[in-house]
Amino acid sequence: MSTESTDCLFCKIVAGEVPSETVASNDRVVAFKDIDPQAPMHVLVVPRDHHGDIAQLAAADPALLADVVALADEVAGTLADGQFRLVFNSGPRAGQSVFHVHGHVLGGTQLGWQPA
Ligand code: IU
Repeated sequence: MSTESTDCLFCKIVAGEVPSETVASNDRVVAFKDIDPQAPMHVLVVPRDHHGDIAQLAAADPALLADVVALADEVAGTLADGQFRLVFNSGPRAGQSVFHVHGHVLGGTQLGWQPA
């Protein structure tokens, strides 16, 4: 699906109906600070159009997925060391809790690696 979903939190953030701290945006993608940051930089990068997860986005609009990655890279470019992690949780068993595709941009410290 590539339209706004009325029940979707991130669609509401994109529409400005729920407040967020936007750090970058363009006509296709928005980046805003995660409400519960897990690193000094923890930004979520979301397409304005509603797609449930990265697999659905990749199938429906691969150019938009590239736009999401490009804005994530732009946001990460503000880090002093330029080092970051870009994570897409896909499905509940992977930790996805909001079903509007989003990349987590994490950085600004030494990151651990403990997915399970
Ligand atoms: P997840 O990959 O679907 O688990 O990531 C969802 C993220 O959305 C998670 O890091 C939350 O802290 C974040 N978030 C938010 O930034 N604002 C909100 O109102 C809610 C969740 I609910």
